Formats: sequence, structure tokens, C-alpha cells
Amino acid sequence: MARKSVKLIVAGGFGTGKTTFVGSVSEISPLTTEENITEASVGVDDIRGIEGKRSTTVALDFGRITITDDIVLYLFGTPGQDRFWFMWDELSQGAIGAVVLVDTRRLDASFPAIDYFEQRQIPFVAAVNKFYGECPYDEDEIRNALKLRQDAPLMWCDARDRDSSAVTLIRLVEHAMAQLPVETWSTV
Ligand SMILES: Nc1nc2c(ncn2[C@@H]2O[C@H](COP(=O)(O)OP(=O)(O)O)[C@@H](O)[C@H]2O)c(=O)[nH]1
Ligand SMILES: [Mg+2]
Repeated sequence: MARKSVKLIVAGGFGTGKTTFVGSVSEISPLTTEENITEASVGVDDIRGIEGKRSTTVALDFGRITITDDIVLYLFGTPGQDRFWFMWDELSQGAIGAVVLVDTRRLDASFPAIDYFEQRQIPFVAAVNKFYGECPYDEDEIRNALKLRQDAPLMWCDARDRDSSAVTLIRLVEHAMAQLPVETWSTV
């Protein structure tokens, strides 16, 4: 049987855990270019609530995960900063879906990503990255705040945890498959 390669996007605002997510789940070392946050970029990148963050991804988070003998997922993280918006259209080419990571301390950081995938009708799951301990909101509160449609799955994850990230991706693949005919998947 031919191998299916499935392209997925890992999106979300700056500091929501994209680089961590791709790194925890990938079988290959993530191809990531991190740049130390300098005084100059502090003014540009929004670090409210994540003052401990010391590096910022300037290029691309890329990872791979084999889920069965014949299905390989390729992960592409979006650059979080607004100044890289132009890259999103290119990254989304051929992607069957996206994980949108959400930090409940800064929900607004993930609004643009949700809008982006809704407008283009790209299936996505919103994944609340738990960061420090329990999430203070319940599912309905988060759904309302994010204005998520009924059919958009919302789940909890820990981006540092391989299994948790893998479960999130599998949920996304299931959600996307439910909407797309399998023939549209690219084959290598
Ligand atoms: N405690 C905790 N910290 C996390 C988690 N996910 C990411 N981080 C930390 O949060 C910061 C931002 O994560 P990063 O992956 O760089 O975010 P990105 O900007 O979306 O790529 C980093 O310092 C991570 O180590 C998590 O689930 N729990
Ligand atoms: Mg990053």
C-alpha cells in the first residue's frame, strides 16, 4: 500500500507552545531556528505572561511522526509573530488541518489563528496548553471566549508531553478525515 504523507499545521499565538509541541512529538530533531529575544524584539513580540521565554522562532518548526506503517504526519509550525503572516498561505498549501494551541492566560493570542483557519475552511482542533497546572476555565467558557463553532473540537494538552501531543494530532486527523475524502490526501 502506498504511503500517505499528511501535512498538518501547528499554529497559535506567540508563546502558546508550538515549538515545544513539535519538539515533543517529532521523531526527528525539529528543524527550528530559535533566536534569543533581544531588547529590540521585546518591543515587537508580545511577551505578556511569558516573561520567562528567552527565545523566539524566526524560521520554521518542522517535525515528522509515523502513526501507522503507511501514514506519516508532517508538522509545520507557524511563526507566531504577526510580521510573518505572509508565510501562512504558503504553509497551509496542501495541509489537511491545523492544531491551534491556546494559552488561557492570553486567549487573544490565538484569535488570529482561529480566524485564519475558519475563513479558509481548513479543519482545526483548538488545544488548550495547560502550562502551569489546572486550567481555570471550563470547556464552555473557553468555547465562548474563542467563539468556537460547535463542530470545532476543543481539547486539553500538555505540549511538553509526547503522548499528549500525539493524541492531539490523532484527534485532528480524525476530525479532518471526517470532512475530507481520503483520495485528496497526497501520496508519496
Ligand atoms: N509549564 C509549561 N510550559 C510550557 C508548556 N508548553 C510550552 N511551555 C514553555 O512556554 C514557553 C513558550 O513555548 P514555545 O514552545 O517556545 O512557544 P511558541 O512561541 O508557540 O513556539 C517556553 O519557555 C516553553 O518551555 C507547557 O505545557 N507547560
Ligand atoms: Mg516557537
